[in-house]
Amino acid sequence: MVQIRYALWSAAHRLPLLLLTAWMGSPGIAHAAVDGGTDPCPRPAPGSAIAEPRDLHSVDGVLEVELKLHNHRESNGSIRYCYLLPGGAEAPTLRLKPGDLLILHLENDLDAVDSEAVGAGTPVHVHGHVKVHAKPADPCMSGMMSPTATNLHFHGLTVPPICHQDEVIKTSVQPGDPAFEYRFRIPADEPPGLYWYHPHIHGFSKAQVIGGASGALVIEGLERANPMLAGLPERVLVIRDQDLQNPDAPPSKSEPVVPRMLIDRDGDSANNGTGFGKPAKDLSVNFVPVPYPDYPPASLVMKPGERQLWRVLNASAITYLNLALLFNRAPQQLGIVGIDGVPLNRNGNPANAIEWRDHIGLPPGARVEFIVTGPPSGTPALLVTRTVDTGQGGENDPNRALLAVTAAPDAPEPQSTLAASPTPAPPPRRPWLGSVAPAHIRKLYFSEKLRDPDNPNSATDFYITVDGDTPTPFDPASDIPNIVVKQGDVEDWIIENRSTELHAFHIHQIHFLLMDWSGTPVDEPFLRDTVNVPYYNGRMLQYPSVRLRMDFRDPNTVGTFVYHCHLLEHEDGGMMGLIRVVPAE
Ligand SMILES: [Cu+2]
Repeated sequence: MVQIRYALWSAAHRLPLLLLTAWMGSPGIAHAAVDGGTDPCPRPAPGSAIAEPRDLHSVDGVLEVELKLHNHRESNGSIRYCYLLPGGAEAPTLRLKPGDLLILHLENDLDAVDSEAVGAGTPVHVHGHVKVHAKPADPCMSGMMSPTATNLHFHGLTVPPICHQDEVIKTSVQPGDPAFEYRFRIPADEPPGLYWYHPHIHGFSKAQVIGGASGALVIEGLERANPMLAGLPERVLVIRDQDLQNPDAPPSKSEPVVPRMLIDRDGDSANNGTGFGKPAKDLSVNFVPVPYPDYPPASLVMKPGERQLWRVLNASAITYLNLALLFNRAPQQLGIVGIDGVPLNRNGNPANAIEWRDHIGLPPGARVEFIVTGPPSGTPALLVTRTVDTGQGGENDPNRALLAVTAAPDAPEPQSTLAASPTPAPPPRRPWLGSVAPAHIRKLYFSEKLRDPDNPNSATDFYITVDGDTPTPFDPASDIPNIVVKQGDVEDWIIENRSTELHAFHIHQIHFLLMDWSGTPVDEPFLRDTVNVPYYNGRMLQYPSVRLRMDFRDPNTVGTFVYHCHLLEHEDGGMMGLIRVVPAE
């Protein structure tokens, strides 16, 4: 058995186990929907049974999709965003095989609903002057970053950072523009697993994502990488965060402590260190909200003892998850087979491709795929997120319920099942990343600064800086890269955290290998595209860091793209940098 230290999964290990006795086995309570009949983005009531997102499969190597991004103001003032198919279905799961062609027509149907509420940023026009109601700009060159602009990022895919593929710095589609076409081929060697799509308009990413603009993308064939999965029913769970439905409510009386209410630098509920109290954001599971303070879980029925593959996406804008499945309050073993779209045997190791864990940490943007066994008949089961210690400067991510699982012999099967007799996947084309010597070593660091150092209530600036450079917020008008690398190279990046809150490092276009976690070597058999960087507590002799082996070998990485914190209010606030990968010759 390969011994692996999963840094992410142990990050919140010492925190208290969730005791959600109030909801154990009790039926979900249905509340009235927030909005009336004409809502084009209907959302289920709390306590509802979760529905699976619509599956769209490629046919003969092609998947063609029409998506419209719509927004809508709720009665509580927050703005809902939804990706709609022509028939009205929301946020479909795009399912493609390696080598398939994706053609996606994106239509921007956003309304200028009160821009102050929509995004914290200021509209930025990169190339040329802002001209309201001007002739439509070339969406490939527009660079317009405004509350009603949008685009798409295909998180985790190694497709080129060029317009109509996976480019987010200049690509900007305006309301009323003709449908914008994304068209690219999934690389033949893209690892099978869970990826996702969401908007990436600098300054406004958080508003759109927290409003619900996100969906899953599955690269099929996980059972070819891991034959132990053959024939398993599978389901996609998308966990999103959203503005609190009951922001003024006191914590539930069933909570063992009543923590002091604190506000962090972003204006969200601050981490109070107890694991309880008001969260920064509510969560939802496949759009079924699980609102503070009572957290009525969404519900799901499974056959007793049935094994399923669950593909879980943390599509939250700012919320960390630490998932556990409890039967009668006892944490169950979850068989992890993939992280961030990469199977656990990506290092070429044919065996030991399942790691059994009783909790799984998942930063915003990250994914995990694991085997679950349904509860026995009559045993109440609950998928929960346990608290995550985000540091004294971080948000409050308390213990809470997500999904009540009930066993029933007549439970319907999920809509998709993995192939029963898969042909084994070919081994990866390139040598395992861990065995390649880095051509360069670079150090970057996350930091935060009060705009007025004498006023703790002043706005905070967020930076990711190459060590030696002056911290500056990301400037979408600048074409000057912070880092230049050569295609074909592998590099080691040390990412330090000089702030007192947890950040989640993400880079577009590539995956990386976590080499060490705060100075401790780790040996992971898979790759990631998003990773926690532990916070500085003000007393440590060194800033905490992670060491990442960055893979620029794929020719698809040539071009200019971004790396950033995946807490989207930090990214929108400037915690992003520009990298250019130049051709090998
Ligand atoms: Cu951050």
